Amino acid sequence: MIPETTIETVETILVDLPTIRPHQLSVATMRSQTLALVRIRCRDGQEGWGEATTIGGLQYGEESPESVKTNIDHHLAPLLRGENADAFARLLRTLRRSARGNRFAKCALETALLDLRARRLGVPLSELLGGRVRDSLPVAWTLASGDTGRDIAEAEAMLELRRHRAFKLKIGLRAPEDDVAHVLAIRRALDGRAGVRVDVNQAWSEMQAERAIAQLQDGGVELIEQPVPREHPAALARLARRFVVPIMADEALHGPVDANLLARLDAADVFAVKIAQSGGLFAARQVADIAAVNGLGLYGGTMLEGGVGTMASAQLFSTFDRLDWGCELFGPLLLTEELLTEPLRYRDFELQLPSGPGLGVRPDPDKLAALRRDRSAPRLH
Ligand code: MUC
Ligand code: MG
Repeated sequence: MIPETTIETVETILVDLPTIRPHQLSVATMRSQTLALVRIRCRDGQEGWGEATTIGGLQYGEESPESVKTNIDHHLAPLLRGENADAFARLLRTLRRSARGNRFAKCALETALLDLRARRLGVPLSELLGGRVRDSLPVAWTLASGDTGRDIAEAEAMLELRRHRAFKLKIGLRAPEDDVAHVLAIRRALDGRAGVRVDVNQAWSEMQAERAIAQLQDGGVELIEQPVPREHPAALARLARRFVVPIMADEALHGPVDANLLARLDAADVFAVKIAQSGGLFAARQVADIAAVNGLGLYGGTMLEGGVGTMASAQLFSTFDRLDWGCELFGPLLLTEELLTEPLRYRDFELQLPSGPGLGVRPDPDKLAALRRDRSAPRLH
């Protein structure tokens, strides 16, 4: 007899959503975000959801929403269909062994398998990842309008709403001296009321970084994220040694092997842990463990996911023994459309985790039907 927990369908659905304002990074200006949502459904109708997002198509990493969909549809879904979803660890091993790379696609599938398994067990997904030590996460906001005055006004509004009191500034597009002036103006405007950090997204050479970080450090900036290209871990290490202000690795961390290398090189003071960039939730856990055993700080990163990917990340970050720098799981707040049946809860500067089983969130079938890229597709049942 075929078990009711047999996987019948694996679907990947692309959804394009406008952002609330242009989001300017050194590598891309985003005016919309594309979610690659994955739904795994079993014979008995039970389903699990996952999500992958990239930034600026192929401008940030090697995968795109379209590559995630194509590679799941053609190569990864056939490895899962007909298999028993309860054996999720074996299925994850099959995915790892049968396909190279494709960290984002694998993360979306892993999330859906874990959501499914946790739902069947009636526990939050965090229970499968070691268990929660916190029910809410301090959450930073990214100021990236490209305009100093507008960024200050945005930060003031967030403080007033009690939604964020740590601000990450995206820099690296303009000349370093212009960026430094922009950052320090915002830092001064928020003095004593909020923390200011910068993310350079690999834009600087080591020499540019040396000069600019010295000024940012003197100006009271609290954290410097990925100032130099991911290919130059030795340069990152020299900067980490030279400055007191903590240096955080982001793009340099494509999973546990990179984490191990960076730790051995003393290349960073803090790791930004991202579930998809790490290759999945368990791989991201390993990245966090490597940080912890080496006494490095931890930060919960984002790829500007929608509600499903944001909650998958939050479920993992809730299990970290320490989360020294909080997280930046604000992705859904950057989008104009709410896709979940119930929006995520942001309160008192923190993202609240739901207590329900699995991810604790679900896309709304009607909203999904209206917003999916292939609108002619049959409505999900
Ligand atoms: C990154 O590089 O950290 C996170 C926040 C944001 O605005 O962009 C991302 C990616
Ligand atoms: Mg970053």
